[in-house]
Parts: sequence; structure tokens; C-alpha cells
Amino acid sequence: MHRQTHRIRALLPGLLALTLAGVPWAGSAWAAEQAVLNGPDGKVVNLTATMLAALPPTEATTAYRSSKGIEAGVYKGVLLWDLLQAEGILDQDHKTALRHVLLVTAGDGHQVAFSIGEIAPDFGNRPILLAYEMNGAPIPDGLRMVVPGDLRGARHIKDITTLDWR
Ligand SMILES: Nc1nc2c(c(=O)[nH]1)N[C@H]1C(S)=C(S)[C@@H](COP(=O)(O)O)O[C@H]1N2
Ligand SMILES: [Mo]
Repeated sequence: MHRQTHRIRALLPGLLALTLAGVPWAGSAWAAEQAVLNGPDGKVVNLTATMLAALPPTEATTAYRSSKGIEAGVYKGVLLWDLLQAEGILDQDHKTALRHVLLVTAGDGHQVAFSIGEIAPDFGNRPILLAYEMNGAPIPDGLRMVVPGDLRGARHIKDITTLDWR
């Protein structure tokens, strides 16, 4: 009896891992705490899986040119615009909102600036996505920018650590 209890105890971590793997997100290698959105007036938003899942999910298919050839993928995530709206980051006066950019930084230092005018539905209306899933599975190396229509890969930033509103 005692022996059996030990055996079950030894199996528990494995069982827990299996259970979690079946739960969307829980088994994801994405460490949510590592991604942060810095807004105006010192506002800091932790981009957790839970808060992103609460926003309308959006899908996008992209194919971009990289040094390895054409990289195609189906992505799921949230529109950058939706995220900024939900967090109240954008000024309601569009002329003020349009002064700003979102500087996106990756763990390796790769950085790209996106303008508010580019993603605003009334202006550039580009459906730029902060993606957490690729081809039906959580993206293992973290959140990724997806820029439908871009011919080259540079703005498809992987392993995003920071979004800075400037
Ligand atoms: N974090 C990070 N993301 C990045 C880059 C990078 O250097 N660091 N390079 C970009 C460039 S220039 C390209 S072409 C694609 C390459 O993506 P691939 O590895 O899927 O071909 O990733 C983009 N995302
Ligand atoms: Mo590239």
C-alpha cells in the first residue's frame, strides 16, 4: 500500500504535465510575464495569456520571404489595434493618437517601429497581429508580430519582450 502511494506520487508530475498539455495555453512554452506593454504615463501592462485570450481572436495567413525561402503560416492572436484600444492606450482625438508609434523589441534586440496611423482602422487599416499561435499550436519562442501583406520577414518579430508606446 505504502509502496503504491509512492509510485503514484512519482507519477504525479508526469500526469500533471499531460493534463496541462491538453489545456490551451497551460502547456505553452510562452512565458507570459516576459512580454510587457509600456503605455503613456508610466502605464505597464503585462501581456498574460489570460488577458490576450479575453480579446477577440483574429487569424491571419502570411507568406514572407526570408533567407530560407518563403515562410508560410496561419497565425492566431489579437490585433495590435484591439489591444491598444482595450488598454485605453490611444488618445480619442485621432490627431493626437497619430503622433505616436509602437516600438516592438525582441529578446535578441531586434526592433521595429509600427505607427499608430498604420494600424488605425480609419487610416492605414493594416491588420497587424500580436500572435500567440502558429499553425494551430502555441508559438514556442513567444509572442510574434504578424504583418499580413509584408513581402519580407523583418517585421515578423519573434520572441517579443516589449511593446513601447512612444
Ligand atoms: N527576434 C527576431 N525576430 C526576427 C528576426 C530577428 O533577427 N530577431 N529577423 C526577422 C527577419 S529579417 C526575417 S526574414 C524573419 C525570418 O524568419 P524565419 O526564421 O521564419 O525564416 O524573422 C524576422 N524576425
Ligand atoms: Mo529578413
